[in-house]
Amino acid sequence: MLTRIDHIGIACFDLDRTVEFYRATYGFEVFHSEVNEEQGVREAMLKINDTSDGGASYLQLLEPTRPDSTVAKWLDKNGEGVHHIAFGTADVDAEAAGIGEKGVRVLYEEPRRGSMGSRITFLHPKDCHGVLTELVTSAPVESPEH
Ligand code: CMX
Ligand code: CO
Repeated sequence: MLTRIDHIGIACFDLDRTVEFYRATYGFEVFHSEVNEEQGVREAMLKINDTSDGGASYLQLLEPTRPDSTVAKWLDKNGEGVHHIAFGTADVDAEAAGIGEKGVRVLYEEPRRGSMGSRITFLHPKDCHGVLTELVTSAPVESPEH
């Protein structure tokens, strides 16, 4: 089951300036930032709200780290803007398999590492009415020691 919007991915040329726009305009703060070399992005996650499944919804601001990355290619073609949406699920493997059986191309054989230790995969935008769609299972929340 897909239980929330996990995040909306927004491609930008300058991450620091874009973070500052979201802070100054809306008051959203950076919850987490990291570089994901495999995906070729430097990213900032801005938490918007918690969700009833125990997860949360974020904006994911993305700046490319190299010119041959998917986000760099997309920015060259489209300029800044919404790059993808991501749905949260407790079981990305099962969701990807089920959606793949419906004839939608799943881009990865096995889910890969996403933000904050999550596991992610993508669905081809041409099979999703023009929307690059990501599926995310968040990393398990570490319970405090008793
Ligand atoms: N949204 C909608 N359509 C898109 C798109 C996007 N983000 N990216 C590409 N497309 C469309 C293009 O417009 C193009 O359409 P036309 O043929 O009609 O012009 C078509 O898809 C092919 O595009 P392309 O520029 O040739 O790009 P590629 O096929 O090389 O790559 C894709 C497209 C989806 C396979 C690639 O972007 C991909 O693997 N994405 C998944 C990984 C990713 O996006 N990582 C960054 C985010 C990381 C994160 O969220 O953590
Ligand atoms: Co994403």
